[in-house]
Amino acid sequence: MAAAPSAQRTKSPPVRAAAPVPPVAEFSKEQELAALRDMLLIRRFEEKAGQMYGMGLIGGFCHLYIGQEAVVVGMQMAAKPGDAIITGYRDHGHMLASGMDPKGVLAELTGRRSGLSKGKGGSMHMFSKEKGFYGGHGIVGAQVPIGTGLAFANAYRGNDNVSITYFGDGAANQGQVYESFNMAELWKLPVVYVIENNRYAMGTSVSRSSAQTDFSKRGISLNIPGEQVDGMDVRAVKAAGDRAVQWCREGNGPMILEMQTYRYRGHSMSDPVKYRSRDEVQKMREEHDPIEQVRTRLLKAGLASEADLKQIDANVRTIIAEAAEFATHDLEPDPSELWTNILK
Ligand SMILES: Cc1ncc(C[n+]2csc(CCOP(=O)(O)OP(=O)(O)O)c2C)c(N)n1
Ligand SMILES: [Mg+2]
Repeated sequence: MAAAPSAQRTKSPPVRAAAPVPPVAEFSKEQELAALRDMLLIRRFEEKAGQMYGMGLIGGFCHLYIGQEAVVVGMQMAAKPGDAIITGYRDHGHMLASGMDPKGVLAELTGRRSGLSKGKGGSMHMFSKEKGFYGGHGIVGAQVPIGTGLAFANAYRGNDNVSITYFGDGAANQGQVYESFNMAELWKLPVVYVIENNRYAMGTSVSRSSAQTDFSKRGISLNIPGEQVDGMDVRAVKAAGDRAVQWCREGNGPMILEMQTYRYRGHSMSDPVKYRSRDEVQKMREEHDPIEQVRTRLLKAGLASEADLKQIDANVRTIIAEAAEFATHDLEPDPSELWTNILK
């Protein structure tokens, strides 16, 4: 095996764990509109997927990302083409944010032949080398060593691409995460570990499962800097993402971003949601919704009218309606495909 890539730490970490959160930079009108449109695309896609699941058009597992949209959209605004993205099973938002076609994603959910995995992978198993999206993984935490490996590949090739490796608060308690952290820091690998702390792992709250609930501190023993971020504010995510990818691109090694976010829906499609109150969910929706925040800012600043915002939503709804139409009428894979594209 070739020697491990290495880089000298060139400066002190941009933000130490538990340091005061830096002020959030304002977005330009164009950035606000782009973020709004991208978050709406994810929200409307997920609402449609939820509906289609209820109609029996989608089988198997399906985990919706509603509420968490600002995380992946803000991070994507900080990324550049060539960067790698990898996540777990709550992955539709990551695919859409990376530019994958909503038609192909939805047709995969309905198990059709034009789906991104030819209708054989489903919700948790889609990939796009072209868009730098490496899945889509159903084993909790398994994407973390793989994402670290993607960073190793980039360091080995000597390019300045970064691996953005997403995982949940529950996954953050997995042993393999810390083995990955160790190697990433040892070899100064360009990986941003984005911990999407949505407060629950299935029905278990962070406070019931985690000895250290400040996830930005999870790398302290290995000298990996971390930052806690308001994951409901797309501007805060983008600003933290900018700092983290710069840190990585300069050869300083990995960085952890804890995104404080929230999922509005159940863990997957069959979740009676008995572990939290309706009030808790309602309060998050009313006071912190990532999409409403952008809408309100645009209106208040006079950068867009109600009519403009309705038009953006209508455009997004058209894209999703067309995707749903396609995903409902595309053919299922031919039976002769049963033994193709699989590990035998
Ligand atoms: C190794 C492994 N253990 C358990 C499971 C079952 N499981 C699926 S999702 C999940 C919770 C993970 O929660 P978190 O990491 O917080 O992600 P979130 O669902 O909140 O996005 C569990 C325990 C699994 N898929 N893989
Ligand atoms: Mg979670």
